[in-house]
Amino acid sequence: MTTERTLVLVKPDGVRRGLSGEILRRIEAKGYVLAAVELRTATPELLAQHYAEHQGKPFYEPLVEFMLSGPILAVVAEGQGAVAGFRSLAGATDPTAAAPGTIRGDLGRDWGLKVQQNLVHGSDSQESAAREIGLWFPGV
Ligand code: DAT
Ligand code: MG
Repeated sequence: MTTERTLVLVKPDGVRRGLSGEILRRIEAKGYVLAAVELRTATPELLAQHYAEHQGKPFYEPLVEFMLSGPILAVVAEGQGAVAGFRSLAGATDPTAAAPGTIRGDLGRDWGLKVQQNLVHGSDSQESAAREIGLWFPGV
């Protein structure tokens, strides 16, 4: 397995709930290196590119609105197999279904929240990672 970079976003719910440190702790505990970390406020233009694959889906508009609701911690994590590895740390998309031991399974709240409030984003392939890192960290 080769060294990879992946884009992680601590979504507005994670930042608002004070979980940025806990999520970074889990990334570092796994052995990944934090190559870039920046607190960002997204724009509709950035999110349209970031979530281009989801445009037109029923959850797209609420997802974008949620992602604009507060600051996001954007992270580039680096390590062996980091793309699939972080997806595994994050757990299933729906926190209700996410396994214990994962970020979404341990920290996601099952209080009737929407699926988009699932704390983190992680790139789903090396191609997505390269594209997304270019969007969030031009020049890194
Ligand atoms: P993931 O974030 O696990 O890669 P995804 O790329 O399929 O999931 O979807 C992007 C985000 O959109 C996801 O984190 C939460 C939201 N989402 C996905 N499917 C949804 C659904 N059926 N209803 C509401 N929100 C959804
Ligand atoms: Mg995805």
